[in-house]
Amino acid sequence: MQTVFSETQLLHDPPHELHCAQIVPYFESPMRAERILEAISRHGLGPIVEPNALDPATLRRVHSPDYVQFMEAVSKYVASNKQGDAPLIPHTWRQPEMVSPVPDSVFGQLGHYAFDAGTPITAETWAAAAASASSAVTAAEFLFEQRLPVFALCRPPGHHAAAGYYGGYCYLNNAAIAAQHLLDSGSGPVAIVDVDYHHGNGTQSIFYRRRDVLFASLHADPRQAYPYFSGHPHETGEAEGVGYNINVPLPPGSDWPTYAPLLREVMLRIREFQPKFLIVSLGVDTFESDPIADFRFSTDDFFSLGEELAVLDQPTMFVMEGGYAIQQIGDNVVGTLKAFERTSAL
Ligand code: SP5
Ligand code: ZN
Repeated sequence: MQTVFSETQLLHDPPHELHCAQIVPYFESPMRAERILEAISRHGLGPIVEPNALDPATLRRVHSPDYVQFMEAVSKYVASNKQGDAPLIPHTWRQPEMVSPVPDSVFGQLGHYAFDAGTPITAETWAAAAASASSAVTAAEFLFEQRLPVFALCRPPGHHAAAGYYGGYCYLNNAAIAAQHLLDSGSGPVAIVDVDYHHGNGTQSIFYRRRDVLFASLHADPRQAYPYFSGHPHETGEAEGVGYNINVPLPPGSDWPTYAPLLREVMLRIREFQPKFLIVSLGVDTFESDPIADFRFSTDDFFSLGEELAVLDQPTMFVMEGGYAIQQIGDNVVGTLKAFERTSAL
């Protein structure tokens, strides 16, 4: 399987994050991508190619123009900040009754465009996020032309980012941008299945009122787990999109035997939708020793995951999302991809 990745994606490297009321080293570190690259060559997954240059219009098919402009401008602001190059983290948010326009203050803007305090913006965030999105777009182009499986090694990840807000280590929604690019190329309907531990609230939000993209997510129950305010089963879509959003929350501590039958059911729903392409938002933070999550997948369970994702027999691309157990992230990701490839070739 071919991988798309750019070294520019490594530039985003915030030193710290706010985690459970403490300042800790940033979990979503560039080392994640390095460990995945290392496993790709060790297991001989296939070639690693650079993304093509990104047309900014492709981003704006998913993200609002003011949001894209903000993200680029804030990275520049950090680069030229006389107070130093510390990453920016918002400290003030709106409640729904607060309806003032977007403030001029950069801190006000951070509160307007962010939904959490765990997603710092550095001087390099914009460059890295745009490169990550380019990897997804290039993978989508390869998928559309070759109809062969492909892996977008996206980092920073994307599934928590919506059209006009960021959070959860995500700035641009790589999977959504890839889906929209497939549609704009004339693909016909696209399905996204999100197997990250966390609910893909951004992807849900982007396609919530549409029926050309089916979004299905299996994740930790938002009553107990981040992102808390999205991911319940009754969130099934709106307007034209009713019935085209599927949420399957699982209890804390869920293991593969609990997960597998629910995933099988989701894959059947996706098959009924008859997508022309499948995008997998691949998070491996379902792993038993993930430092910020509590599911119990073993490394072998990721082979089973890859096999289950292969049942549709449709051209499929994988987009990297979460997974923070640095030691095993490479084996878990490449294990999923290799098992998928073996199974779909049958
Ligand atoms: C892409 C992705 O996986 N983003 C995840 C972002 C999660 N950030 C907030 C995590 C807060 C979790 N607190 C859990 C307490 C466990 N000790
Ligand atoms: Zn996650």
